[in-house]
Amino acid sequence: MSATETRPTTPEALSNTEAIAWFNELVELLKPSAVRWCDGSQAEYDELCQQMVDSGTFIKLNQDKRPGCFLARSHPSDVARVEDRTYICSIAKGDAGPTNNWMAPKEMKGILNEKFDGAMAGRTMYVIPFSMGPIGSDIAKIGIQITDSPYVVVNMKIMTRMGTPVLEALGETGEFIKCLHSVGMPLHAGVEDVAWPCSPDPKDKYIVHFPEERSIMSYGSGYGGNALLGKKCLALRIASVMAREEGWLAEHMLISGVKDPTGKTTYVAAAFPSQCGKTNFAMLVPPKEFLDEGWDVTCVGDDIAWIKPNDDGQIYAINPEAGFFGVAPGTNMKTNPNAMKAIETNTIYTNVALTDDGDVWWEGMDGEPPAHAIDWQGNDWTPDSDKKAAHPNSRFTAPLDQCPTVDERYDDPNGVPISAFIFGGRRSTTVPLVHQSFNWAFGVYSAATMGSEMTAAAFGNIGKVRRDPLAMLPFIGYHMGDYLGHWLDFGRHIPNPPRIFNVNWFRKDEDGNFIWPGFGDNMRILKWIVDRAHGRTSSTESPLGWMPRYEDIDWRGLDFSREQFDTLMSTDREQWLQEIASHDDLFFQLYDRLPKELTFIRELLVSGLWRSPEHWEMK
Ligand code: O2Y
Ligand code: MN
Repeated sequence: MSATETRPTTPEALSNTEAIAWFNELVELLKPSAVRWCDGSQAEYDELCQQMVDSGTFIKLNQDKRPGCFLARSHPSDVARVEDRTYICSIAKGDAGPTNNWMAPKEMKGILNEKFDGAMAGRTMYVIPFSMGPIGSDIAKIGIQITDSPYVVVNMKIMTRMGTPVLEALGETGEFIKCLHSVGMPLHAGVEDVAWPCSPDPKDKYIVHFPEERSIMSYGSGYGGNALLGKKCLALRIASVMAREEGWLAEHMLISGVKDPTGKTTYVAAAFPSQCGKTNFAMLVPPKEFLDEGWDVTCVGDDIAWIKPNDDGQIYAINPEAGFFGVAPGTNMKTNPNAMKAIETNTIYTNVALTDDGDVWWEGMDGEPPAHAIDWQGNDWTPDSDKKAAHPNSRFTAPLDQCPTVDERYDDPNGVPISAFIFGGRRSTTVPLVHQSFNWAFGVYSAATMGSEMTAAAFGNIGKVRRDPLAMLPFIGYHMGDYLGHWLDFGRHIPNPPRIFNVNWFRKDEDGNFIWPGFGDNMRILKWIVDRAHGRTSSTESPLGWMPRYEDIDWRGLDFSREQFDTLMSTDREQWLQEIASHDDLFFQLYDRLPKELTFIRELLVSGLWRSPEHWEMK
């Protein structure tokens, strides 16, 4: 479509003057061969899925076993978020801080405008109006994504509220976040299309955020967080900047409802770094004894929470997403039966293995591995193969409301009231199973210093703790020191802020075995947390905060001794002094903008350790 041709038509529902101008500008720049405004309908979704089956991007799975499900295989260079190619292009370098890549906006625009010039040649330019959060909610935000990937369109249909109603809500003057995406493989004359177009050179991928402009430009990748721009780019990096300016929180948190036998639901939000079982916790199935008594856990969201104070003095959270983009390997009927049920139908699988009967398989699925499958790269696979059948970061995209435990208020525009925040990392020593921080500021300190022991050689230093403040390290769109300051400030302005808890499911014994059973048994800790949040149960004071005694936990149905519990809960002064000293690595990095309150809390923690026994145990 050249600039001299007639302008492509825009939908009747579009009246937003800025969106119209932006769209026209991009048609000229991108030079697509066709333009399609997405209406978000099921018919459109079905048509695009069929188109991708015809082009080889999608494989239709066995419809008796997986109705409405498809499999996509990405290019081997395009399998995960690319943090080293992710930029926060704030006007001042200092505003991006030391934990983000930065380039001056003008310089980056110079590079990207060249990349995007003609980037959609031979392709269709899709325009996706979408809402993060229920359309019309005070907490929701609107985005418009322009992309040349039909795979992105159908995934966005699952992950967001998308289509014509969003344009209607936007109106003539409404604000929206500009999200421009191209797979970076224009079909110039003579170039043949492929099943998974992308820019295979890792240095030719750009995931770029312009926080002051509220815009995102992503080039060269068609995968996950790099390409579904509503998720990490908008709902965390850009939203975190908006949240700070507007006095709310955009967090990398699941939201769960804990229903007690009286029928009352208490909502909690929880942040865990990767590989800590976040999705499993979001869909937790309580032990039978709890279920029988009327306890239950419901899912509002598994990854992102937008949290705002309300006039009633409480804070309310929405899940800005409408679907799950979960890791497949390790998901099974034991680890996460609700996820397994949620992904039985209407699911897009990416980079999992294909079985001979047209079903999907991944490492860690229930039952025996298939005798033969096609691996994520399209090659024959048998259990003797030395390669994985599914890529370790293979994914399912599934609608949130297919989760059997979806909370009845998941779509409530007002959100749900949050009574507790939970933070957790993966630590084999030092950090107890659970503790409640003394107050908001202590809680922010513990969240700021949370981290996980490194497992993959990719990070080097296996066993060393990688600090991941609030599990937001790759997702804060501004200076991390300012972000921690915003958290401290947020708590100061709420009359009765949620209580803050810290958990560690991963402590090991001397033989290297996990002490805590985890999974559904995490309900026992969740119950204590909810009771504490309502001031209903007792605890004891430790050097770190408030802790449950053995008798404060509901042990029905689990054989877990007082000694085991004491081992899990003990704190050792020497270990903790080292732990606190190691927080300096993070604090020195943020030094010029680190809130001084955090260094005072640190002093208080050290003096608390010296006032307590050398090896602190439950009494
Ligand atoms: O690798 C990707 O592109 C997906 S990353 C992701 C997806 C869903 C939820 N969380 C994450 C994450 O990296 O935190
Ligand atoms: Mn995540």
